[in-house]
Amino acid sequence: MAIETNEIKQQEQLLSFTMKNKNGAEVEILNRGATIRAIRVPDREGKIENVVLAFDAIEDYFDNPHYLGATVGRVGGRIGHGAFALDGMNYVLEQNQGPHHIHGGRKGWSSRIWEHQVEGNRLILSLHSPAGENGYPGTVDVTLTFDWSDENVLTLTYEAETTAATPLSPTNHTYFNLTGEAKGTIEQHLLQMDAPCYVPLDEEALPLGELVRVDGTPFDFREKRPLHEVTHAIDEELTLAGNGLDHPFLLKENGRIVLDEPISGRRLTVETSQPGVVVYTGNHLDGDFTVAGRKPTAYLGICFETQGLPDAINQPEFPSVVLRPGEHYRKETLFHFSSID
Ligand code: G6D
Repeated sequence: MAIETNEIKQQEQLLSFTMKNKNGAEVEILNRGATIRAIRVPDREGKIENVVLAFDAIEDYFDNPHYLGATVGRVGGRIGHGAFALDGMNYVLEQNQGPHHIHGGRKGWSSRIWEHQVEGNRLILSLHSPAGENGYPGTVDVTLTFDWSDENVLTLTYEAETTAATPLSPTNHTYFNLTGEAKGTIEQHLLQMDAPCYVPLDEEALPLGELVRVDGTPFDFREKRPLHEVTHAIDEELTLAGNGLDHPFLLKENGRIVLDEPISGRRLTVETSQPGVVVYTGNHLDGDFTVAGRKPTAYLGICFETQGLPDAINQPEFPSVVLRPGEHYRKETLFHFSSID
């Protein structure tokens, strides 16, 4: 396997990297925002199709308010009021979504051109985040390594160091749709998740700060369930989030997420060393762009944003997201594509 590098738009230094394995399945990454533009894997008949949402027009990656495929940071998710205290210092970040800070700010990591290094069939993207970038303390140097195996496993490995204590919880915001080329919505997909707790949200999608058992709630996916049960629910918490999931979950140790699409026979299994994941069913997808020739609609894709937990820097009950000088940050997330049968 080798990595093909293409210069898409010289002026904006936009490059794409395509990794193809021995079965012809491939992954395409952009250096802007360390963005996953395609994951092309077979269905049960062997037909290879893209199972992630991608803009038809490459220019749309220069203004990507739904973060299609993008890596977000320094902190994925919301930070309440864009404010936090750390080691006795108060910090104020950009409030780029209502009164809150989301996904690292308008000029966060999803909008940056990452440096690239190709090592055989491994793509290493790196970014220098200077102290004060979008209001964050300390200089962070981060690498995100993409490995694509002959078994159709895409591994994202995040590594970082900092010169001063800072919150750090990057994630990737790819929307998955296993029908292939966004032929349908994700409402007939089946989800199973080893997540005993979820985080209730307020009306601004900010965590309320408690970890609640999923037992007896619409958030219990420990047994496999179709997603239409949450996209057309009458539950108040789901309605508040825009008629679907937009919620953080705490994963069981070595927990797994399994997403099945019965018609194509495709399966996605997600494993991560992160403690949490935000599952977002694309409730707010809309806009003047096309994906595989179709206009965006709610539920056209589902995100598994593996991470600490949103607003963890302000929530003592949540696992810490603070990285300190001398510590080496390392988190992995694996996306394994296989067949249900
Ligand atoms: C909406 O609330 C959702 C977020 O979770 C998502 O990341 C964003 O759209 C793209 O703000």
